[in-house]
Amino acid sequence: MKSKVFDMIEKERQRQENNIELIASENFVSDDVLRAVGSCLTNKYSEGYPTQRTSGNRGRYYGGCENVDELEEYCCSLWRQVFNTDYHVNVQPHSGASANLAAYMSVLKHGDTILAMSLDNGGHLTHGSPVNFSGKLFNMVFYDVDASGRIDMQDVRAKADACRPQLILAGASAYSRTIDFKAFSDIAKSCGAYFMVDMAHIAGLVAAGDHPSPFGLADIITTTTHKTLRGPRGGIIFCRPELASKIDSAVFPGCQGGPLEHVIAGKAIAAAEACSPEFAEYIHNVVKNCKAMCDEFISMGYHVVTGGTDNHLFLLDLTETGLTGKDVQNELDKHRITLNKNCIPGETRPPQLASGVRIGTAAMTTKGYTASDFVKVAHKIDDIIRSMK
Ligand code: DSN
Repeated sequence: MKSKVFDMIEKERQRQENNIELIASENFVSDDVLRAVGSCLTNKYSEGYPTQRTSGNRGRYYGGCENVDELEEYCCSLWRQVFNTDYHVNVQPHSGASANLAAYMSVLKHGDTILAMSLDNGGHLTHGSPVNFSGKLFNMVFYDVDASGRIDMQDVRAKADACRPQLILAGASAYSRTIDFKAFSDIAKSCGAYFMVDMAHIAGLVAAGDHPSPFGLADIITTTTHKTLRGPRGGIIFCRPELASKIDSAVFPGCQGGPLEHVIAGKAIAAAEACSPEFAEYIHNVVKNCKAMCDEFISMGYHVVTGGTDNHLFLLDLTETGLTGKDVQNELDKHRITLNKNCIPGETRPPQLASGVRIGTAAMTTKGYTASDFVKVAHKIDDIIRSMK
């Protein structure tokens, strides 16, 4: 039975080795991250926080935590270094969704109003989708994008004035343009709302200086560690020091039990890697490659949402081809090109079909692809789409 599991893992290893990976939220971690995540730390229970932590916590609920205490503190200090910040850090969230849940629970009550970006426009499930806890627990109001698909800051201002939200959220899962955190922060201040940023997709770009930083502007910042940050699957929350105890108690005992110390070790390794000049160089290449590939699609006549990209991803609007995102995703799978169907602004199809596909360059840049490799892949995708019509 065990060999069957290892056979499955091997098949997935081969798939990852042989396919062209364009899912914008995926990446390939280093051997050191894999080693840390596969370590004996998986055996350890450590509910609570390191005893020396200053956010008013009562320490750990288990003995034998001296090593994981040291590890968790070190991990937090490394992430502060990555983003050059003195914000408080909590590295325990199991995922981006858990981080967002804890962030909301730290400062909001059931029924409070959140102003955010909808799933169709590029937001995330946890940004208020009616099928998610966020849409069920809170009164969600969504700001719009303009005709080109860019966030409409005038609409953000108008909606904030009208609904007086307790929290304004900036951040997205499928948005290819720079987000104006300063403008969001000004609007949040003017209506007395908390300002939260979910930087999961662009965190690597923020670390490398290729996207403006939300630190100093946002009250709470959440991220995953496995996308452009190229770490293990997991979440992190940063907050202004005065919110530290609210965030810590919302994560544990509010939303989670024992932290995953083996994943925290992987997060620490990823942070150490993200501090290096090589990481910044890598991210500059991700952005350069993304622009090259996106421009090639535009020159072949494709409609790209917002007309281009400033970051690691872009969205192809397939409406004019008559094909659905699902059709294209499935056909590309047969040719070992992996991406995901995605809703586009003004979507008319259900998300299971969708009218677009999302393309990202973080994973294949890790594998060494250059701009000209991505241009070749754009033509390969075009050939496949043409053969489907
Ligand atoms: N589902 C992730 C993505 O693909 O963007 C976000 O959590």
